[in-house]
Amino acid sequence: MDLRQGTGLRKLGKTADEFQQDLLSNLFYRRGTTVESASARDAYETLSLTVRDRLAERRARTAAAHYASNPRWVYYLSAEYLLGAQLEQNLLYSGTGDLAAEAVKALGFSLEDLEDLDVEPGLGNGGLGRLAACLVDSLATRDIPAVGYGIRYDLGIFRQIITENGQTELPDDWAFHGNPWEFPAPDDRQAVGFYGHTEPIPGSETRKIWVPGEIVLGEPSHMLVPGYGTETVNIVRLWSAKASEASFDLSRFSAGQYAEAVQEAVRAENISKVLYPDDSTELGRELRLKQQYFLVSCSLRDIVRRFRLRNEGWDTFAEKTVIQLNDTHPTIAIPELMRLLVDEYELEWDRAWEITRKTFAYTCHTLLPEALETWPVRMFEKLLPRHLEIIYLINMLFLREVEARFPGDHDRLRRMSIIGEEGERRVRMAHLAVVGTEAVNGVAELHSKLLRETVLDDFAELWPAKFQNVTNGVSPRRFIKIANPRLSDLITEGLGGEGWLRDLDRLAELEHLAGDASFAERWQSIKRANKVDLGLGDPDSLTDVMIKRFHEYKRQQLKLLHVITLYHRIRANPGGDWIPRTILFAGKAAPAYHAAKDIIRLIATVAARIEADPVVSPYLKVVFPSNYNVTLAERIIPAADLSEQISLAGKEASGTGNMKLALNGAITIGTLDGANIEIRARVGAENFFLFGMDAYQAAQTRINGYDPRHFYEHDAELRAALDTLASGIFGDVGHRVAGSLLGWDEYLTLADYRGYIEAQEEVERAWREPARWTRMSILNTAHSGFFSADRTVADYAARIWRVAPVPVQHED
Ligand code: Z16
Repeated sequence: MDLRQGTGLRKLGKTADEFQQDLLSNLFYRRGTTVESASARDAYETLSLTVRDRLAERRARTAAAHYASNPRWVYYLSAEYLLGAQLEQNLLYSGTGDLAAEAVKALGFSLEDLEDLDVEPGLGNGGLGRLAACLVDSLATRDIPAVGYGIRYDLGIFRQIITENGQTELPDDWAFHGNPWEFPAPDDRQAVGFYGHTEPIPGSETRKIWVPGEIVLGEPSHMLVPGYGTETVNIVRLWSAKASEASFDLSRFSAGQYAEAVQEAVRAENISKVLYPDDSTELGRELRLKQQYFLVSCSLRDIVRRFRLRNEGWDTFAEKTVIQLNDTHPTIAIPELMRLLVDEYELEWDRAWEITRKTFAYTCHTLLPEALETWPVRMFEKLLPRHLEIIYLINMLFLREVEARFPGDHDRLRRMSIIGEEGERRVRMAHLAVVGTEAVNGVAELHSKLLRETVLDDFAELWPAKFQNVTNGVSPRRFIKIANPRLSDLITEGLGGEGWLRDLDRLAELEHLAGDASFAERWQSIKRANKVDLGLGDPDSLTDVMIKRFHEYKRQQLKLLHVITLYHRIRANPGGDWIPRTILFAGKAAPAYHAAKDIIRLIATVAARIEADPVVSPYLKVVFPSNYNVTLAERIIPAADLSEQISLAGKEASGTGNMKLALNGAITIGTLDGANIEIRARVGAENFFLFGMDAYQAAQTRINGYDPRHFYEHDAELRAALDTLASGIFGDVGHRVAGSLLGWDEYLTLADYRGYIEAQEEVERAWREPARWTRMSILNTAHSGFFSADRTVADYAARIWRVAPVPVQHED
């Protein structure tokens, strides 16, 4: 099949000459400039377009293959995507890296120069957003027909600057220079209603008319998501809010009231203005709810439109469609689909409910009660009056079902209701998500188990078969091949080919090389070279990294107590045989999360103090690079020796940085939390530094009454560390952090202190035996193949989606 047939389009060439011709043509006709006057940015934009053209052709073939087979589709609904930089990935996935390097040389630039201009779209906060990006990558790699839906925030996750005063935040206008990777599709625009009231329809009990008080337009654009080593190119479709023409008040403008004239338009467009910089904790703001409904309403209409292109009626909708809800953020999709089916398409309630339940699946990413979203009923009523009515009806029918199963159990009804009645009445989005879906999954074995046993126990009792586990995974292309080219080359050489990039279990064959001295030596020198590239500390020091969002449950403060302890030990014995360490922290805190920002500030202050100390600084260096994002992660991870995964057990749903680091040969020091457990089971207990309470012990400790003062009083070293923090040399912030550790610390930090320090001593013993360490490092990589997002997608496909791949033909 040649899609260009009859269009007069020529095939894009595969030779260096042809690539060069296309680049020059794009420079001239699309960028409107010439070789003589091309700036670096001209070259970057032009190269991006030239690479994109190669993928666009594959995209067209993919769409044609999908159209022809009318397959079952996966629609991934996510408020966040952290896609990472696009140029290098798209060069790799289109196989044009070498052609491109040669062609841009002729313009007087190197590929690296141009990659520096490639800004990552920071449309997410952390793990959840990056997971969405890894999953869409693997969906395409596995040839699964899929679309990712999201919001095109004008401003992504804030740009962070670290100084001794802690974190400051600046807006991230990521598309300031334009975004060459994006295709606008204004024809697929949708209208979204908000506010207003509902009116009964005479003669109908369930149908209503919703008369919205405000209409905002959603305009989509999409980014291409190529599969690796296959022809498929899927898309991520992102919605931008746009005011309708009518919202501009021309008469006010003419009267000189300029601000008032655009007021309504500004209000409308604010919906997609900024990503909420909030990770894991609930943010109860009306604008956030508006964003969620905006995403859902636009996406569902688009999904229905696409279904109707190929199908008639509703009988096959749930067969052809599965919609995955990424956390509760898009859960209003459940009442919204009900509204579309019942009010607009006039289906019977029961039939609509059957379709809806079969269509959706829900992934939960947390165990923190404060992270399970709830919305005040009165806010819902004002913003989405029809949806609230539908939720009430869903809830009534649901509670009837519970009552039938557990007659007279009123406390159970209260616990399970979609409406929380304690204090201000609130809509519990997680309950709605469980009730309105066919499958619910957690993101690591422990997490899924704890969901069933704690947060969602009543629901698991009612519907045991609904609950699944799908352990998270990461993209081996981005986080090994692109991030760590040296190691990738060595692996490819060791395994005799690049097949591992699509079948990561093959890394296990590295086991045979772990005992090969020359292989081990090359392994070690690659780690060293990656540290030199990172440029943040002595490449011969133990590079100890803690890179993740700042949150008290993750316990950066425990790591800080370790830093202070090392500081004291070195000061007490300056001539000791100390192992030089570079401790690297990176990550952002939600701007309103003061306790987390205190910890950042304290780390920055302690880092400066150590730097200025001539006794300690030869052995200990604490660095805190600003603005942790995907691009920076790709530089840090390959250089890490030690991976800090020290959350209180039972709090981290999965973690995915832990997987990226293990895959790059860092050894984990960690608790039995999230996916750490599965990492340890695979890499082997002897290749993992374990410490701390498990989730049950932690729960028990809290029940028995956690007494931080007990640990303070019985551990002289811990006492010294806390006293130093509180002494005033680090100012108020030291005082506050020490006070909170000794006060009502939810995360039981002091209880795990001694175990952690001992595990760090074990780290040092291993480090003193370089051959042992290197072997541990190789075995971590060798046995982490399970953590490929390709496996995660295969698990979703088998357990939840029941979808099959649709191969796309090669170009002939
Ligand atoms: C998020 O990034 C996560 C959970 C959540 O409820 C909200 C956000 Cl924005 C994280 C989890 O904290 C992390 O453990 C997990 O690995 C990640 O989601 C992907 O599942």
